[in-house]
Amino acid sequence: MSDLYDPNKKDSGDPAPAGAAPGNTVPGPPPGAPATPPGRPPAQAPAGGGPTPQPGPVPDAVPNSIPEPIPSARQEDGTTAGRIRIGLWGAPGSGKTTYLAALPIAAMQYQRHNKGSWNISGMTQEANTFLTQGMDLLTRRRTFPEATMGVQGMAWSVQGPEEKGKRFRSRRPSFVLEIQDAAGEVFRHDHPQHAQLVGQLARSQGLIYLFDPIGDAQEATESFTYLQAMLTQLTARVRDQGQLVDGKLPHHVSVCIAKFDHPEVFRPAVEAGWAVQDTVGSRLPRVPREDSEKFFQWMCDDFRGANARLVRDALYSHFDPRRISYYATSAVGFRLNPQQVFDYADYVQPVMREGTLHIRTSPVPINVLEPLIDLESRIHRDGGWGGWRGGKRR
Ligand SMILES: Nc1nc2c(ncn2[C@@H]2O[C@H](COP(=O)(O)OP(=O)(O)OP(=O)(O)O)[C@@H](O)[C@H]2O)c(=O)[nH]1
Ligand SMILES: [Mg+2]
Repeated sequence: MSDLYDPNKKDSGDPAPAGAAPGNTVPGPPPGAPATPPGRPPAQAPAGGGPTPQPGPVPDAVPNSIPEPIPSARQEDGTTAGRIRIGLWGAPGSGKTTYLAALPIAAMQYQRHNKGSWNISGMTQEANTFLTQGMDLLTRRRTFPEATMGVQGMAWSVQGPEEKGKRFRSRRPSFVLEIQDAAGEVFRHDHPQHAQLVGQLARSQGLIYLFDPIGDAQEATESFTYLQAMLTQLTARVRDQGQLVDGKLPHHVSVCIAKFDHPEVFRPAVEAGWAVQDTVGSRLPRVPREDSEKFFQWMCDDFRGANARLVRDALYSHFDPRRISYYATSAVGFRLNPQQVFDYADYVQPVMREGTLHIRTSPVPINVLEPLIDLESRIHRDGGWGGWRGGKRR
């Protein structure tokens, strides 16, 4: 992926071609490409390249023709791609880095079940490296990332297929996603980078919250401890900026019930009747979209118990419940049989081998892209990139 040309990439480190005007970064031909496109006269040699015969002026072939934009330029309301800030939130080990690493895989696989495709590429070399390494880790080395240290901010360019709107005219989502991968520890109130992270989340328009039902069972990674500390500070910060809406945080939130593939989550979910199974393709199990909020409530009320109930209450009391949506998510998906079909007799994806957790079959992420693209579409519906904030905090 990193090899793809990214028209927005600023810091590729490549020197500008001789004679290029500042800010004009039109790339030269890729290595190995013919110096001149077929059917075109050779380009004028750069200054200092020796004498060149100067042909006389050639009249315009089509005088007064309408100027044609470059094919990849997608413009909306006269602007270039909008920026959207999404905060990624979750306790240590809840699966944040794995989720981010699975995003480009989910984007590539989107066309398997939907019309059109999504594409994600880095806006900087660092962001591209993250994407490439994440893809390599999950698909080739088939293992999980190391625990994150500190906070890494990234900007990705995200492009989607054309959407036909009912009330709104059709559009093709194209935006710059600013997202951060923070170590879960930074969400603790006494961490030195905590205040910086609170600031980033306060500036975000949307939040992806990974609720980890497995980690939540262990005291050290209890979701509530991390969520509550962060919510208190975030609410105080947003209140001081005068931007609470009816006393609540104004963000759109995607709550992901993470590690849905894990037998300790999946088996009880199946036994309680939450999962349905596709009848075609890989016959993947999933929680229907319309049941996902009830599934989360069940997870908190009946399955995980008192502390998880506090997570649910904290989310409801700090955000507008109409702005929260829910997803049963798995970054690595289920183990599939050699025919690429789900098998309830043998579906566990991660296995321990020589002290390392390995992913058995190439990941088919579940509900990884959806929480992000739904957030973007809700934020867009709210009025675009200024939206509810009236451009104040941009
Ligand atoms: N079964 C299953 N396990 C997962 C999945 N995603 C993550 N894990 C497990 O969770 C562990 C932690 O995942 P990370 O992505 O590193 O979690 P993190 O939230 O980035 O952790 P910190 O950086 O320490 O905060 C992994 O090593 C896996 O064991 C998933 O989709 N399914
Ligand atoms: Mg991490």
